Amino acid sequence: MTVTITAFEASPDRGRGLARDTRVRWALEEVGQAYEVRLVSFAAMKQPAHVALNPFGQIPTYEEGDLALFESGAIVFHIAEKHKGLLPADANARSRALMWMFAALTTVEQPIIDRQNAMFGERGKTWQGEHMAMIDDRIRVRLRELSARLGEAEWLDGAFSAGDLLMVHALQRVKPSGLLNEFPSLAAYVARAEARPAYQRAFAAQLAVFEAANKT
Ligand code: GTB
Repeated sequence: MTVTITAFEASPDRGRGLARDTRVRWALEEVGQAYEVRLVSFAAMKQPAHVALNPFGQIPTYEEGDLALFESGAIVFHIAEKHKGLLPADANARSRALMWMFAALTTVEQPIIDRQNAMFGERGKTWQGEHMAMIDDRIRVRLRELSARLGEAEWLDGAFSAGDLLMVHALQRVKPSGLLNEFPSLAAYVARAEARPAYQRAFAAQLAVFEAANKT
């Protein structure tokens, strides 16, 4: 059955793979599921046709036959449930992988999103610097805790899982700030994940969209 996802027609990240379609592309690549992409503009995302797929008017969405999903975490979970490779077979290990998926999307990603919101949304405000310093400290706490748990391990809990995929994609967003490099084991964890062939294919596919739109 054809799988179709949506992605930005013109991603504000300029092809750096930070928009959330990349995590969905990556999951599809990890399990070897072919997919098609429908590119949408910011205006189209707010139109009824797209809002019927995602009530919040955002990307990514996922369509497969009668099934339509939004929320990148739910989409990655669906892919991981349907195919082998992203969730362990053992019931307890599977629950722990799910736990890491939630940890990535809530405990770790949230302060990282707060940082981006403060950086862009509070530009020119007198309190921006102070607020961002506070958020940076909150991010540091999380990164320190995550780094302590990861230790010298390759992945968060045994084999690479959907938990690692979402965690790495959340951590990539904090890379430009320099905060990730304060934690060398986490920077190495992200680099290890980025070296995976499936990630490379997903990254190249989203970059190709940006490059095609910016050809002179
Ligand atoms: N919780 C939802 C999910 O996980 O799917 C959040 C989806 C979401 O935030 N989508 C964003 C979107 O559609 C794109 S990914 N925004 C348009 C809108 O809300 O109108 C978030 C994103 C955007 C830009 C960058 N960047 O430039 O670096 C990174 C991530």
